[in-house]
Amino acid sequence: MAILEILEFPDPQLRTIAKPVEGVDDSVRQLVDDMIETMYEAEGVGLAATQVNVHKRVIVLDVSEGRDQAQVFINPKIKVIDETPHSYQEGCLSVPGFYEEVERPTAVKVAALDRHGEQFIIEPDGLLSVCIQHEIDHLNGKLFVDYISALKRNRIKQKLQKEKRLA
Ligand code: QAP
Ligand code: CO
Repeated sequence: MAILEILEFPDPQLRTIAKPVEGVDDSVRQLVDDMIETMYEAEGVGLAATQVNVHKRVIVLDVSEGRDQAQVFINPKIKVIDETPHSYQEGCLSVPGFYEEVERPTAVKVAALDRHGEQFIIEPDGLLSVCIQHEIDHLNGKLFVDYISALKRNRIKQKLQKEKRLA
């Protein structure tokens, strides 16, 4: 297991479109385990491979209270089943310290592969639905700050770049 480095906005690598996983082998399971460890260490609820600069379609998340129910999604496919906009105050491990309201469809259906390469299908709502949509956006090079005003986005960019210079 290993803690991986998390890229921060506006790192251009966060705009990379991730490629489908061809086969769920031990190297993919290693990546999954490292991502889960990295997510827990950073106290996140979700992490996409894009954020650790690995451009494969892999997501891990854990929205449980006990932080002991990690879920793995490989090559996730998403379909909106309830378009009604639902607003949630989102954050992101790649945008540390900033939270903004984002509207997304209320409910989605997701088909993905698990760590054994077996397909499963879920219909999440609530926080899990928000989280999966947020993480799939990462695989497509998209960030939650893309949904807010350019003014707010640029302020966040300036502050994170300033922090980086002082680090
Ligand atoms: C995405 O985000 C998400 O700023 C996952 O200082 C967020 O895990 C989905 C975090 C909200 C749904 C709702 C952010 C940790 C974690 C920070 C995260 C920070 C420390 C963000
Ligand atoms: Co994120």
